[in-house]
Amino acid sequence: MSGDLDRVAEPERDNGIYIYNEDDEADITKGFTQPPQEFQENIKSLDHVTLNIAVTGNTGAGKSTFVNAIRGLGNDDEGAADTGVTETTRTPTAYPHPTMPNVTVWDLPGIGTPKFNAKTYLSDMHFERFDFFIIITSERFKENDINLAKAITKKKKLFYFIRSKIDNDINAESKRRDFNEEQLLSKIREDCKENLKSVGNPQVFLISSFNFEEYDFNRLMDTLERELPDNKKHALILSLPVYSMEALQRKKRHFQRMIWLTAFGSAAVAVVPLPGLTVVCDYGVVTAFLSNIFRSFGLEDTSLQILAKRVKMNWQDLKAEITSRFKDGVTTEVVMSFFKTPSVAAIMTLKGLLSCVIPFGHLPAGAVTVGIIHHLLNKGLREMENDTRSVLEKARLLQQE
Ligand SMILES: Nc1nc2c(ncn2[C@@H]2O[C@H](COP(=O)(O)OP(=O)(O)O)[C@@H](O)[C@H]2O)c(=O)[nH]1
Ligand SMILES: [Mg+2]
Repeated sequence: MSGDLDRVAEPERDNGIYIYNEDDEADITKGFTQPPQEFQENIKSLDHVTLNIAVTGNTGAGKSTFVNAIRGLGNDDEGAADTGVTETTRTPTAYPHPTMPNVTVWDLPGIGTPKFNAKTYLSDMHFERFDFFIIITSERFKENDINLAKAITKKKKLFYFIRSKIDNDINAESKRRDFNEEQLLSKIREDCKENLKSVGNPQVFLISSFNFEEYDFNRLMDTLERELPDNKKHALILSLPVYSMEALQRKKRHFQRMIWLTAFGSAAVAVVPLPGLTVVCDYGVVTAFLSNIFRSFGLEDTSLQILAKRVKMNWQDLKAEITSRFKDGVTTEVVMSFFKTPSVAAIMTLKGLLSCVIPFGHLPAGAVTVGIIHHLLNKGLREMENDTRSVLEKARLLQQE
């Protein structure tokens, strides 16, 4: 049997090789000095982290549309928040993510009334439950937006200003003969900055909820990745919609960073595998990791149906693009057959690779298993990345690439 790991000996990453770098060395060294149970607990707890995002601003600013878009939904999809309507509720409405139930986006009542009081508004909204606030406007930021930002700072919570409906500004100005998109965007940015001087020097993100691939949505996500605690960042990145290559790559990078952690966590029962036998590891941990990738990449039926509606295609045609072993989902059976032991030659190669990074040339028990699990998880990630790329291509979302 020619095993998966034979490919480890080949020199190119695209051919399935994982090249070790300095970060890996640090992870590997940590992995062998920390009890595997700790890794397991860390990974398992990550999947139970809740993320609550509050979206607030004036009526008509585009709150509900943003609440939908960040969950990957269009305004007329099932489960979408009502848009273009006068707000009647005075309490926040919770909108769960369509495939990640631990993530909730909250549509808050408008803050445009003259008797608005930021402090009482925050306590009425039970601000403690939110991980961060998005304050949206489609025009200039008003006094109420500014007062709210100040009150949020006092409560030691994070907030981000969004200037919405940028596509409208572009459309309106694009008829002019001297139109220059970059100049228009910097002018809007400068206006917002001037407008928000009294809040310090906050960042403002220019966004169209109808097109997250353009303007500042990715910059907002980069900022959140830097500023949120690790566990919240994990929940956010997993839940983001995948409608572009950039979104897919962000998720891929995140999963790649988690692979050593998962490999050490799942090798808590590590035994050096014998040729012909399945790798001995905690299949619960491994299956959960691969399922997270599947779900987060939007390969589940529910996500494909939402995407199909968005691009006006038949969802089964999109599903047909998923050709990897995971096409029917990530089940324990699929994972176990995927983990059938690779050849001896491959194990020797891995052993060689690992002994380069482990001091004293002494491989602890289980090292090879960890290496194999790492390799296979990486391979699973790449397979699902290819599936997702094919789906996006079919949906004609990658034309500009
Ligand atoms: N062009 C454009 N229209 C938007 C955008 N966001 C919201 N809208 C429109 O603005 C109107 C008000 O949006 P809605 O989300 O209901 O605002 P809310 O009252 O703050 O919840 C609706 O007609 C939306 O379709 C956007 O990014 N671009
Ligand atoms: Mg609304």
